[in-house]
Amino acid sequence: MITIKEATELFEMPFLDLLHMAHSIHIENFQKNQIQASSLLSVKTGGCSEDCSYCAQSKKAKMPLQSIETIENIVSKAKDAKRMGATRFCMGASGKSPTDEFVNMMCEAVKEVKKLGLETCITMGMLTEPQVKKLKESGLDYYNHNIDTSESNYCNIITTHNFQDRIETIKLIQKYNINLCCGGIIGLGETNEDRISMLVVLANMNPQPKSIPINKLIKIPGTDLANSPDVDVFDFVRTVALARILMKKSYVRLAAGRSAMPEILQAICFYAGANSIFLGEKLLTTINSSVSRDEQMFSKLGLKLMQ
Ligand code: DTB
Repeated sequence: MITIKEATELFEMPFLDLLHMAHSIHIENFQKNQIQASSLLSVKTGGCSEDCSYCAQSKKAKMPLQSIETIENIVSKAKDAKRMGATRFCMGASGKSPTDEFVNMMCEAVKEVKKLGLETCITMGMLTEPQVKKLKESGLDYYNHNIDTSESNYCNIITTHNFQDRIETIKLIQKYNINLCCGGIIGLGETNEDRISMLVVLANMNPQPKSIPINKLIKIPGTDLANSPDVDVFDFVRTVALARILMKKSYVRLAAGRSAMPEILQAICFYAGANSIFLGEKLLTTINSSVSRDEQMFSKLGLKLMQ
Protein backbone atom coordinates (compact mmCIF):
# COMPACT_ATOMS: atom_id res chain seq x y z
CA MET A 1 0.00 0.00 0.00
CA ILE A 2 1.25 3.42 -0.88
CA THR A 3 0.28 6.07 1.63
CA ILE A 4 -0.65 9.70 1.01
CA LYS A 5 2.31 10.67 3.18
CA GLU A 6 4.81 8.73 1.05
CA ALA A 7 3.32 10.06 -2.18
CA THR A 8 3.32 13.63 -0.88
CA GLU A 9 6.98 13.38 0.10
CA LEU A 10 7.81 12.30 -3.43
CA PHE A 11 5.65 14.98 -5.03
CA GLU A 12 7.31 17.67 -2.92
CA MET A 13 10.90 16.65 -3.65
CA PRO A 14 13.10 19.26 -5.32
CA PHE A 15 11.85 19.39 -8.89
CA LEU A 16 15.05 18.15 -10.53
CA ASP A 17 15.41 15.28 -8.05
CA LEU A 18 11.85 14.25 -8.76
CA LEU A 19 12.48 14.30 -12.52
CA HIS A 20 15.71 12.34 -12.12
CA MET A 21 14.00 9.69 -10.03
CA ALA A 22 11.06 9.40 -12.42
CA HIS A 23 13.36 9.16 -15.44
CA SER A 24 15.55 6.52 -13.79
CA ILE A 25 12.51 4.40 -12.99
CA HIS A 26 11.20 4.91 -16.49
CA ILE A 27 14.33 3.64 -18.22
CA GLU A 28 14.64 0.68 -15.83
CA ASN A 29 11.18 -0.47 -16.83
CA PHE A 30 10.73 0.57 -20.45
CA GLN A 31 12.73 0.93 -23.62
CA LYS A 32 13.88 4.49 -23.57
CA ASN A 33 12.88 7.02 -26.22
CA GLN A 34 9.90 4.89 -27.20
CA ILE A 35 6.39 6.25 -27.09
CA GLN A 36 3.23 4.21 -27.46
CA ALA A 37 0.52 5.81 -29.60
CA SER A 38 -3.23 5.33 -29.38
CA SER A 39 -5.83 6.85 -31.68
CA LEU A 40 -9.22 7.95 -30.52
CA LEU A 41 -12.60 7.85 -32.26
CA SER A 42 -15.89 9.04 -30.87
CA VAL A 43 -18.32 6.32 -31.95
CA LYS A 44 -21.33 7.90 -30.22
CA THR A 45 -21.25 11.63 -29.59
CA GLY A 46 -23.53 13.88 -27.53
CA GLY A 47 -26.92 13.30 -25.98
CA CYS A 48 -25.35 12.44 -22.65
CA SER A 49 -27.25 12.28 -19.36
CA GLU A 50 -24.14 12.91 -17.23
CA ASP A 51 -23.14 16.34 -15.96
CA CYS A 52 -19.31 16.09 -16.05
CA SER A 53 -18.24 19.73 -15.79
CA TYR A 54 -15.27 19.37 -18.11
CA CYS A 55 -17.05 17.65 -20.98
CA ALA A 56 -18.39 19.15 -24.21
CA GLN A 57 -20.93 16.32 -24.25
CA SER A 58 -22.21 16.89 -20.74
CA LYS A 59 -25.98 17.31 -20.41
CA LYS A 60 -25.31 20.89 -19.31
CA ALA A 61 -23.49 21.66 -22.55
CA LYS A 62 -26.57 20.32 -24.36
CA MET A 63 -24.84 18.65 -27.28
CA PRO A 64 -27.50 16.69 -29.19
CA LEU A 65 -26.92 13.03 -29.99
CA GLN A 66 -25.18 12.65 -33.32
CA SER A 67 -25.41 9.60 -35.52
CA ILE A 68 -23.64 6.52 -34.24
CA GLU A 69 -20.63 5.34 -36.29
CA THR A 70 -21.15 2.25 -38.40
CA ILE A 71 -18.77 -0.71 -38.06
CA GLU A 72 -17.58 0.06 -41.58
CA ASN A 73 -16.60 3.62 -40.61
CA ILE A 74 -14.97 2.43 -37.40
CA VAL A 75 -12.83 -0.05 -39.35
CA SER A 76 -11.89 2.59 -41.89
CA LYS A 77 -10.80 5.00 -39.11
CA ALA A 78 -8.88 2.19 -37.45
CA LYS A 79 -7.01 1.55 -40.70
CA ASP A 80 -6.06 5.25 -40.81
CA ALA A 81 -4.86 5.01 -37.21
CA LYS A 82 -2.68 2.02 -38.01
CA ARG A 83 -1.21 3.77 -41.04
CA MET A 84 -0.35 6.75 -38.82
CA GLY A 85 1.58 4.52 -36.43
CA ALA A 86 -0.92 3.90 -33.63
CA THR A 87 -0.83 0.50 -31.95
CA ARG A 88 -4.12 0.92 -30.11
CA PHE A 89 -7.51 2.07 -31.33
CA CYS A 90 -9.69 3.67 -28.65
CA MET A 91 -13.41 4.04 -29.13
CA GLY A 92 -15.40 6.41 -26.94
CA ALA A 93 -19.17 6.51 -26.54
CA SER A 94 -21.19 9.08 -24.63
CA GLY A 95 -23.72 8.12 -21.97
CA LYS A 96 -23.97 6.91 -18.39
CA SER A 97 -24.08 3.28 -19.47
CA PRO A 98 -24.60 1.49 -22.78
CA THR A 99 -27.56 -0.64 -23.85
CA ASP A 100 -26.94 -4.33 -24.45
CA GLU A 101 -27.54 -3.71 -28.13
CA PHE A 102 -24.79 -1.09 -28.22
CA VAL A 103 -22.41 -3.40 -26.36
CA ASN A 104 -23.09 -6.12 -28.96
CA MET A 105 -22.24 -3.68 -31.74
CA MET A 106 -19.03 -2.69 -29.97
CA CYS A 107 -18.08 -6.36 -29.61
CA GLU A 108 -18.35 -6.69 -33.38
CA ALA A 109 -16.24 -3.55 -33.79
CA VAL A 110 -13.59 -4.98 -31.46
CA LYS A 111 -13.37 -8.20 -33.48
CA GLU A 112 -12.98 -6.27 -36.75
CA VAL A 113 -10.42 -3.79 -35.40
CA LYS A 114 -8.35 -6.59 -33.88
CA LYS A 115 -8.13 -8.25 -37.30
CA LEU A 116 -6.08 -5.21 -38.37
CA GLY A 117 -3.49 -6.06 -35.73
CA LEU A 118 -4.43 -3.19 -33.44
CA GLU A 119 -5.12 -3.32 -29.73
CA THR A 120 -8.61 -2.17 -28.82
CA CYS A 121 -9.90 0.06 -26.06
CA ILE A 122 -13.44 1.23 -25.33
CA THR A 123 -14.86 3.81 -22.98
CA MET A 124 -18.65 3.87 -22.63
CA GLY A 125 -19.46 4.36 -18.98
CA MET A 126 -20.81 1.99 -16.35
CA LEU A 127 -21.21 -1.64 -17.33
CA THR A 128 -23.13 -4.63 -16.02
CA GLU A 129 -21.34 -7.90 -15.35
CA PRO A 130 -22.87 -9.68 -18.40
CA GLN A 131 -21.73 -6.76 -20.58
CA VAL A 132 -18.18 -7.01 -19.25
CA LYS A 133 -18.22 -10.76 -19.91
CA LYS A 134 -19.31 -10.20 -23.52
CA LEU A 135 -16.61 -7.58 -24.04
CA LYS A 136 -14.00 -9.96 -22.70
CA GLU A 137 -15.22 -12.70 -25.04
CA SER A 138 -14.98 -10.31 -27.99
CA GLY A 139 -11.26 -9.93 -27.27
CA LEU A 140 -11.37 -6.34 -25.98
CA ASP A 141 -7.87 -5.46 -24.73
CA TYR A 142 -8.52 -2.35 -22.62
CA TYR A 143 -11.45 -0.58 -21.03
CA ASN A 144 -11.00 3.11 -20.20
CA HIS A 145 -12.80 4.27 -17.09
CA ASN A 146 -11.15 7.27 -15.46
CA ILE A 147 -11.50 8.27 -11.84
CA ASP A 148 -10.84 11.84 -13.04
CA THR A 149 -9.86 13.40 -9.69
CA SER A 150 -9.65 12.63 -5.97
CA GLU A 151 -12.58 10.95 -4.27
CA SER A 152 -13.29 14.08 -2.21
CA ASN A 153 -13.27 16.37 -5.25
CA TYR A 154 -15.39 14.05 -7.42
CA CYS A 155 -18.79 15.49 -6.38
CA ASN A 156 -17.60 18.99 -7.32
CA ILE A 157 -17.04 17.81 -10.89
CA ILE A 158 -19.85 15.30 -11.48
CA THR A 159 -23.10 14.76 -9.59
CA THR A 160 -24.95 12.23 -11.79
CA HIS A 161 -22.83 9.35 -10.51
CA ASN A 162 -20.29 9.02 -7.76
CA PHE A 163 -16.71 7.89 -7.24
CA GLN A 164 -17.82 4.54 -5.84
CA ASP A 165 -19.86 3.86 -9.01
CA ARG A 166 -16.63 4.26 -10.97
CA ILE A 167 -14.83 1.84 -8.69
CA GLU A 168 -17.58 -0.78 -9.14
CA THR A 169 -17.13 -0.83 -12.94
CA ILE A 170 -13.34 -0.85 -12.52
CA LYS A 171 -13.64 -3.93 -10.28
CA LEU A 172 -15.72 -5.73 -12.91
CA ILE A 173 -13.19 -4.91 -15.61
CA GLN A 174 -10.43 -6.31 -13.45
CA LYS A 175 -12.47 -9.36 -12.46
CA TYR A 176 -12.67 -10.33 -16.15
CA ASN A 177 -8.99 -9.58 -16.77
CA ILE A 178 -9.57 -6.79 -19.23
CA ASN A 179 -6.65 -4.36 -19.00
CA LEU A 180 -7.63 -1.19 -17.25
CA CYS A 181 -6.98 2.25 -18.67
CA CYS A 182 -7.66 4.64 -15.82
CA GLY A 183 -6.43 8.13 -15.09
CA GLY A 184 -7.71 11.61 -14.65
CA ILE A 185 -7.75 15.26 -15.56
CA ILE A 186 -5.53 18.01 -14.23
CA GLY A 187 -7.03 21.51 -14.22
CA LEU A 188 -10.45 20.90 -12.72
CA GLY A 189 -9.72 23.38 -9.94
CA GLU A 190 -8.22 20.62 -7.82
CA THR A 191 -5.36 21.02 -5.37
CA ASN A 192 -2.07 19.15 -5.40
CA GLU A 193 -3.48 17.08 -2.52
CA ASP A 194 -6.31 15.99 -4.84
CA ARG A 195 -3.81 15.06 -7.56
CA ILE A 196 -1.70 13.07 -5.13
CA SER A 197 -4.74 11.38 -3.68
CA MET A 198 -6.00 10.42 -7.16
CA LEU A 199 -2.64 8.84 -8.01
CA VAL A 200 -2.56 6.99 -4.68
CA VAL A 201 -5.97 5.45 -5.47
CA LEU A 202 -4.64 4.30 -8.87
CA ALA A 203 -1.38 3.04 -7.42
CA ASN A 204 -3.19 0.97 -4.80
CA MET A 205 -5.38 -0.81 -7.33
CA ASN A 206 -4.53 -4.46 -7.75
CA PRO A 207 -3.36 -4.81 -10.45
CA GLN A 208 -2.39 -1.21 -11.13
CA PRO A 209 -3.98 0.19 -14.32
CA LYS A 210 -1.77 -0.73 -17.26
CA SER A 211 -2.54 2.55 -18.98
CA ILE A 212 -2.84 5.86 -17.15
CA PRO A 213 -4.08 8.84 -19.13
CA ILE A 214 -3.14 12.15 -17.56
CA ASN A 215 -5.31 14.70 -19.32
CA LYS A 216 -4.79 18.44 -19.03
CA LEU A 217 -8.16 20.16 -19.08
CA ILE A 218 -9.17 21.54 -22.45
CA LYS A 219 -11.33 24.50 -21.50
CA ILE A 220 -14.35 24.00 -23.72
CA PRO A 221 -16.75 26.93 -24.15
CA GLY A 222 -20.19 26.10 -22.76
CA THR A 223 -18.87 23.79 -20.05
CA ASP A 224 -18.78 24.70 -16.35
CA LEU A 225 -15.00 24.67 -16.39
CA ALA A 226 -14.59 26.92 -19.43
CA ASN A 227 -12.94 29.59 -17.30
CA SER A 228 -11.12 27.50 -14.73
CA PRO A 229 -7.67 28.67 -13.64
CA ASP A 230 -4.58 27.53 -15.53
CA VAL A 231 -2.57 24.68 -14.08
CA ASP A 232 0.93 25.46 -12.87
CA VAL A 233 3.17 23.66 -15.37
CA PHE A 234 5.58 22.43 -12.71
CA ASP A 235 2.73 20.92 -10.72
CA PHE A 236 1.55 19.26 -13.91
CA VAL A 237 4.98 17.75 -14.54
CA ARG A 238 5.19 16.69 -10.89
CA THR A 239 1.92 14.83 -11.33
CA VAL A 240 3.26 12.98 -14.38
CA ALA A 241 6.48 12.14 -12.53
CA LEU A 242 4.60 10.87 -9.49
CA ALA A 243 2.43 8.66 -11.71
CA ARG A 244 5.61 7.16 -13.20
CA ILE A 245 7.24 6.60 -9.80
CA LEU A 246 4.16 5.02 -8.20
CA MET A 247 3.23 2.90 -11.22
CA LYS A 248 6.55 1.74 -12.59
CA LYS A 249 5.28 -0.65 -15.23
CA SER A 250 2.25 1.30 -16.44
CA TYR A 251 2.06 3.37 -19.58
CA VAL A 252 1.57 6.97 -18.51
CA ARG A 253 -0.21 8.84 -21.27
CA LEU A 254 0.21 12.51 -21.91
CA ALA A 255 -3.39 12.54 -23.08
CA ALA A 256 -5.76 15.43 -23.85
CA GLY A 257 -4.40 18.96 -23.77
CA ARG A 258 -1.20 18.28 -25.67
CA SER A 259 -2.13 20.56 -28.55
CA ALA A 260 -1.89 23.55 -26.21
CA MET A 261 1.45 22.41 -24.77
CA PRO A 262 4.72 23.74 -26.10
CA GLU A 263 7.11 21.02 -27.30
CA ILE A 264 9.49 21.76 -24.46
CA LEU A 265 6.81 21.01 -21.88
CA GLN A 266 5.93 17.77 -23.65
CA ALA A 267 9.62 16.89 -23.72
CA ILE A 268 9.87 17.41 -19.97
CA CYS A 269 6.78 15.24 -19.46
CA PHE A 270 8.42 12.49 -21.53
CA TYR A 271 11.55 12.84 -19.40
CA ALA A 272 9.34 12.60 -16.32
CA GLY A 273 8.08 9.22 -17.52
CA ALA A 274 5.18 9.85 -19.87
CA ASN A 275 5.49 7.23 -22.62
CA SER A 276 2.19 7.27 -24.43
CA ILE A 277 0.17 9.80 -26.44
CA PHE A 278 -2.99 10.14 -28.45
CA LEU A 279 -1.95 10.37 -32.07
CA GLY A 280 -4.27 11.79 -34.72
CA GLU A 281 -5.96 15.02 -35.62
CA LYS A 282 -8.92 14.61 -33.28
CA LEU A 283 -9.71 13.48 -29.76
CA LEU A 284 -13.44 13.05 -29.07
CA THR A 285 -14.86 16.49 -29.84
CA THR A 286 -11.71 18.63 -29.83
CA ILE A 287 -8.62 18.82 -31.98
CA ASN A 288 -5.44 17.04 -31.00
CA SER A 289 -1.87 18.03 -31.71
CA SER A 290 -1.49 17.54 -35.47
CA VAL A 291 0.30 14.46 -36.77
CA SER A 292 2.84 16.58 -38.67
CA ARG A 293 3.62 18.59 -35.51
CA ASP A 294 4.10 15.35 -33.60
CA GLU A 295 6.34 13.90 -36.31
CA GLN A 296 8.52 16.99 -36.18
CA MET A 297 8.66 16.93 -32.40
CA PHE A 298 9.55 13.22 -32.35
CA SER A 299 12.33 13.86 -34.81
CA LYS A 300 13.70 16.81 -32.80
CA LEU A 301 13.63 14.75 -29.61
CA GLY A 302 14.91 11.50 -31.10
CA LEU A 303 11.76 9.71 -30.00
CA LYS A 304 10.29 6.72 -31.81
CA LEU A 305 6.78 5.33 -31.88
CA MET A 306 6.54 1.91 -30.29
CA GLN A 307 5.82 -0.83 -32.82
C1 DTB B 1 -8.98 9.89 -21.66
O1 DTB B 1 -8.44 9.87 -20.54
N1 DTB B 1 -8.93 10.93 -22.51
C2 DTB B 1 -9.69 10.65 -23.71
C3 DTB B 1 -10.16 9.21 -23.48
N2 DTB B 1 -9.71 8.92 -22.17
C4 DTB B 1 -11.56 8.86 -23.73
C5 DTB B 1 -10.71 11.69 -24.01
C6 DTB B 1 -10.13 13.04 -24.30
C7 DTB B 1 -11.22 13.97 -24.65
C8 DTB B 1 -10.76 15.38 -24.81
C9 DTB B 1 -11.88 16.33 -25.00
C10 DTB B 1 -12.69 16.12 -26.23
O2 DTB B 1 -12.14 15.89 -27.33
O3 DTB B 1 -13.93 16.23 -26.16
